[in-house]
Amino acid sequence: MKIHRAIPDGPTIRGTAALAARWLPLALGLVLSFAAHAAPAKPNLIFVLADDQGIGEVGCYGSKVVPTPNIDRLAAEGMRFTRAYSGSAVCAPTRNVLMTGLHTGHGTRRANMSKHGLISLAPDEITVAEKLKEAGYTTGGFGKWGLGNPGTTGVPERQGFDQWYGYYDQVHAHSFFPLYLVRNSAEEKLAGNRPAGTKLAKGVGTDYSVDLILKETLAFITAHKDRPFFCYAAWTLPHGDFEVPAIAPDFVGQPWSEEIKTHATMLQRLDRDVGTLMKTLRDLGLDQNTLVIYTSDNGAAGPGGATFKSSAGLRGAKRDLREGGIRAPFIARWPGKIRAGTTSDTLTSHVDWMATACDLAGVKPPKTDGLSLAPIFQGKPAPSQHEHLYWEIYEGPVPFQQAVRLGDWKGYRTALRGPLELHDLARDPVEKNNVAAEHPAVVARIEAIMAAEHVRNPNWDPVESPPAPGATGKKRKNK
Ligand SMILES: [Ca+2]
Repeated sequence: MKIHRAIPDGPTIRGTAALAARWLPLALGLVLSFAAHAAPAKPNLIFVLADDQGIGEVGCYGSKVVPTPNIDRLAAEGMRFTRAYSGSAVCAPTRNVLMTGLHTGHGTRRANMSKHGLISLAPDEITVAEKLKEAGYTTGGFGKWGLGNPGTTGVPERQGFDQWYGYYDQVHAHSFFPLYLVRNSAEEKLAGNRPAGTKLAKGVGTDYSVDLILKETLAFITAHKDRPFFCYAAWTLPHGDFEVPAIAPDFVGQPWSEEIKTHATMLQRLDRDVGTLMKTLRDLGLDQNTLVIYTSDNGAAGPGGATFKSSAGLRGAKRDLREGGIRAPFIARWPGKIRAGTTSDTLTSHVDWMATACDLAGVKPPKTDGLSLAPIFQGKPAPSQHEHLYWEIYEGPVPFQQAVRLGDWKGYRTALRGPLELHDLARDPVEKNNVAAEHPAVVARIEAIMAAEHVRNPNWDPVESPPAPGATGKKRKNK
């Protein structure tokens, strides 16, 4: 090798040995550095998705009631996004957005239920797990899937996941002491739990699903520590039912209902599990080359909403395309790549995960509505940023909602030909003052965006026109 020629011929064996001792480590270092340059190690990707955690339930986003020191530490060691959104205002569509990189005007799952029942991912839908497998990643999911029950084309092991442990069905996921959990489509009975009442798959007992799912998450990371892996930690806290093994000592004496104490305990356990995950990464020596994302699938829904200020003062909560339903905590930690303690006001939503993951893994993303956050993580100017974000949903406080964020503007309507409400979020973050009449050009622009982004899907019927004034017809339900 060339480097050896740099070593002069030594006059003595002792001299040669001394020279070798001096040069060999350098040579080895250069070889390793060339190798590293030629093929940079792909980062491990861990995506933690909390379930129904409102942005106001996270300390670094302003929560004061239930401390979240471990999640806050992620932000202190990474980047906290201040204008981040969920893919949808409920579970299944958000997961569809995350997995496919398509927003809810293009995706196949636009509400939890459709007029044709549960909609599973189709065989030809490309998921982020499939793309990461193509890039050489091992893929595992832990927690709630919600995009296809066993026997359908939508099961995770037919959608790019090497393994899945937890719940496939989102109603099954309501129980934290279920009679069974599912591993790669097969039911595994939980011996510590027994049926409770008449509810199917509902139980009471000692096998708390959260602990079992965390254990499997950590086992996957440990087993695959030597190769790039994608760990989708679709954990189920703090979603209801509200069940814990015991109220946490911190909340026992609070003047709250048992349900609120339970909700607080679930938030505390979620934060503790994040701490356990990070400790495992450090113990395995993985935390330098691992990107950890922390976010939540939709706005808050728990009984502590008013006590905890779960929506951080924003309007609405889960199921609502108002800010409280879709504004999400979004934290990215990747030491050495993401500067610690930074914030970003980049407009982003879960729709960006596909493009981001593909960018980091070095594979071309499929057709997506998202953009890669990788340049933002690294403090570089992004080649392009979202001009707008789009959502539609077929459940919630009204049968149909559409929303657009365009810069600081937020447009919202409840029928395709209904009037658009316009809010300037910079001045009116709580969406109280409809300024549509003062900004007809912005209204027209947002209406054009809504018309372009909404592509009809046979499983859901949007509301075409608003009810006539004074009409008292009963509300259409999609669920
Ligand atoms: Ca949810």
